[in-house]
Amino acid sequence: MGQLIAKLMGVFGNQEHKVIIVGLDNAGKTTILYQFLMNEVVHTSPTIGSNVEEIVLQKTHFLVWDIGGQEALRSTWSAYYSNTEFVILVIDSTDRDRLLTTREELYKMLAHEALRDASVLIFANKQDMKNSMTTVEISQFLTLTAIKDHPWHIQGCCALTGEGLPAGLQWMQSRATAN
Ligand SMILES: Nc1nc2c(ncn2[C@@H]2O[C@H](COP(=O)(O)OP(=O)(O)OP(=O)(O)O)[C@@H](O)[C@H]2O)c(=O)[nH]1
Ligand SMILES: [Mg+2]
Repeated sequence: MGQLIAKLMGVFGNQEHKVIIVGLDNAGKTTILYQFLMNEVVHTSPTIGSNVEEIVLQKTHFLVWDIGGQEALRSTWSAYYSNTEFVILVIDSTDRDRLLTTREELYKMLAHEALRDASVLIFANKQDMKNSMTTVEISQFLTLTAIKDHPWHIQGCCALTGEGLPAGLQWMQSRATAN
């Protein structure tokens, strides 16, 4: 019955795709969420808990959960995993010191049963900063090409201007309609 309803909703284009935005604190997750939603930069403070918003692109509805990334909050991420179709991993491309921590969090997530069918969009954020790592450097450090069991895509972006965000959203949209 649930499947039938899901199918019918799919036909009418109302199916909602669940997305979670994760990444270390200060990566720019909340800034990205509101840039997606309003095309402007909102003043953010560190997220305690989560924000949730609906984003619609060409009749595809995404329900997007932006989760706090501080160390003490990372253990709560898994509470959001069930039914997640897309994981957006946001990286502060200037944060070389913590890329290893991001890498650990990424592989922990990919091994999680509840995310078995999830696709992963990686935003290499803060590309406006002079000292930022390129998407190639980040891909290599995270050994993304070794990920065979999840569809993934890496996109450079700047949440302040919105550059790169539509391309990332477009990738999600094409995957959402492909399924
Ligand atoms: N230069 C630059 N600064 C950015 C960019 N994106 C976000 N920031 C800044 O980075 C800081 C942190 O942004 P948030 O969006 O609050 O970070 P967050 O990932 O939600 O952090 P938590 O909620 O603590 O997990 C803010 O001061 C943003 O203005 C970017 O593309 N370039
Ligand atoms: Mg936040």
